[in-house]
Amino acid sequence: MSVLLLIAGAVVIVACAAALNAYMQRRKQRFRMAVCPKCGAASDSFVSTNESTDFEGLPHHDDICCWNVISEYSFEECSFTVPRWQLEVPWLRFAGVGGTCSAGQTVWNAACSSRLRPFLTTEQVSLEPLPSGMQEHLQRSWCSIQENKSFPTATHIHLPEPWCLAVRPRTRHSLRRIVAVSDFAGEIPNWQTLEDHLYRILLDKDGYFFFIDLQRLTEEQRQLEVFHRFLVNLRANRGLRNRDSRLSPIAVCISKLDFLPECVDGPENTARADRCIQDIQDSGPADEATTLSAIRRRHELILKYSSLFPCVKGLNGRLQDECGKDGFMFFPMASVGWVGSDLSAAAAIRPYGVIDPLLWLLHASGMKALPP
Ligand SMILES: Nc1nc2c(ncn2[C@@H]2O[C@H](COP(=O)(O)OP(=O)(O)O)[C@@H](O)[C@H]2O)c(=O)[nH]1
Ligand SMILES: [Mg+2]
Ligand SMILES: [Zn+2]
Repeated sequence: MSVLLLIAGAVVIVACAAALNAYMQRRKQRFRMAVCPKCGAASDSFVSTNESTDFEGLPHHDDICCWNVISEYSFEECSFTVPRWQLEVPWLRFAGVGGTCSAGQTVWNAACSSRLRPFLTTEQVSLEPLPSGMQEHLQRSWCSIQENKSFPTATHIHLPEPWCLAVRPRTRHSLRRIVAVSDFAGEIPNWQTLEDHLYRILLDKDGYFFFIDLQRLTEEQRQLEVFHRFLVNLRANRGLRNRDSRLSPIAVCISKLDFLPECVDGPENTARADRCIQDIQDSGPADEATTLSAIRRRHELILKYSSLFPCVKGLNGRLQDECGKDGFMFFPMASVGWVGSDLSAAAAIRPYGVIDPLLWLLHASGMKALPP
């Protein structure tokens, strides 16, 4: 009898220990950075860089660095470095997918990150860019757009360093997050195949900005193919065979809206393009004041004027199937404001709608970032 009791006790203890262990694992998963925001390696590939002290004998920041090898060359390490405390914060990783190789991604990244500086507070959240090399690089690009009226040069085809921001909900009980936004060169989804490691890393993010290129109306079919191929690969990469399971949220950005009247043919379409821009400007609050209903209104306007835009009709049906009705949205933006074809003639550069896709992607990822 006592032996039986002993065995039963042992079984209960082992079961409790296993349950506790599983709970702790789940908690750990949920509450900390699971993978490197740059290369996707498991977060245990991070090691401390904190053995040295600076010249005044003070310890360096307690930084950690990812030593994952990111190409076929063993010396090419990821090297993404962050302060150690950021390991304990849950991360969201977003990236852009360009329909062409010059769809306006880098200009948007520069406009959006600059607009958030030094921090930006909305009704629901506060957003604060974290200092990094990429943040400084985007800052310089933005200064050169504003002051020299010159656009950035083409993005290198390599694994991009993300720029990061801390997002704090304004309600006390919600969870803080860090968001990493990666500016991948448009060539990666346009030219590369599944064997390519950069393309595979791009497929591993938590949410996407699709960038439709307005200036390539004649290349609509090619742009659609890039997006369709990406969606097929995304589904395969996640192992989602069943059509009922939804893909991660997708913000479809039309980033050069100021250019629209010059991209369409004939006086009738030009007048329609002017009306479309006017309707979008009249559609309600945007950027730090934006709301879910204003975002929905602009999405509906893009559908109403879909004949002016490449890819909109094709993507609308496809994304409803892939992401569900609320899992994607069209975002008209003017990354450099309403300047049209001549940036040098612009008196002032005021971005329009550049924060909206970021806030919406946060919202669609489960953070209450938008008021109704
Ligand atoms: N008018 C206008 N042109 C833009 C805008 N954004 C980008 N462009 C043009 O598109 C080109 C490519 O932009 P970029 O952001 O580098 O594209 P990426 O290759 O997708 O990163 C720029 O050099 C500009 O000529 C915009 O908001 N308005
Ligand atoms: Mg670029
Ligand atoms: Zn890494």
